[in-house]
Amino acid sequence: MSQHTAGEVPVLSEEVREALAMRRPVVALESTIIAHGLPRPRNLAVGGELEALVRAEGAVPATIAVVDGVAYAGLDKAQLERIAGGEGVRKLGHRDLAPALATGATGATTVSATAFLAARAGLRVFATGGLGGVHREWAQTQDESADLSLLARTRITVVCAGVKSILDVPATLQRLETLGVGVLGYRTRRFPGFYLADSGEPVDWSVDRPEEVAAVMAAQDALGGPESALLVANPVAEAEQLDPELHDRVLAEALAACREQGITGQAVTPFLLGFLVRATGGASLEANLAAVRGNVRLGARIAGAWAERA
Ligand code: PSU
Ligand code: MN
Repeated sequence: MSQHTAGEVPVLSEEVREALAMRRPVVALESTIIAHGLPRPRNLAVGGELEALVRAEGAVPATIAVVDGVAYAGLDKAQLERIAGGEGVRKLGHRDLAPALATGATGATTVSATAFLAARAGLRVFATGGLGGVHREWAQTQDESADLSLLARTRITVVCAGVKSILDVPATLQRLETLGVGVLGYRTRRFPGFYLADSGEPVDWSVDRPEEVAAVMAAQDALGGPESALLVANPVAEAEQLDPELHDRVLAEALAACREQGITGQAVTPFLLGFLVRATGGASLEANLAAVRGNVRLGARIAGAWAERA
């Protein structure tokens, strides 16, 4: 048992603690994308690069993960290396946090666990790649990411490039509507498609500036009611997206391979993302990274606009 379970959750880095105390902008970053969403060794460099992007925009990065049974917001170099190293690093959704803390496990946090820990620490803005959602095989597997239900009851703003295109996007948007999670298109009226700028689905609300996002956040708080999240759907630039034809062809192969190999549960998303990287000769990785970089930059600007209002 870890002796830390009764302590501060998450433990804040000095930099994050100071920024929060001084009401300076902070952006939460997840770690599953580093540990399980990107190939090694590139993933470690990306982890550092995303933090540098946040700093370049004048905000403080708070990468969230669990190391030896302690949840952290703001990792030092050695902790980031542990998470990127892969060996023995578990994938932790929100429901996995209690067993991970109680048993001293080391794990990367998904959107659901990261959003939960970030909100608990008083962070309001979180940037990631693409959310989890309803899988295309839902009728057989009932596989719907815990990201959705957690965001229905967590007051946080999540900047994402939509939901991963490996999912059933219309079904996921329907679930977000049912769960009462707000969605804003950022400079678009189309819901982004993660590797693609446009998923083919519309969004009802669109904003053009970080200050407008902050105004919506303030209105959420003023209204009260269920403590739900706000999604800011920020498309990858068309010049950096994956070729849509290649995307559709390779995704069909990936879904077939997933079925044939009997991949289930938490392994599904990393399997599909990894398959796409190999089958596109790395092109999906570049599109994924372009999307994440854009989200992290925008997240920092929204955190800045939010801090201005405080
Ligand atoms: N976005 C990415 N890469 C990822 C993920 C998101 O660009 O690897 C991760 C997120 O952590 C998300 C998780 O919460 O995939 C969803 O996994 P699942 O479908 O098992 O809930
Ligand atoms: Mn799942």
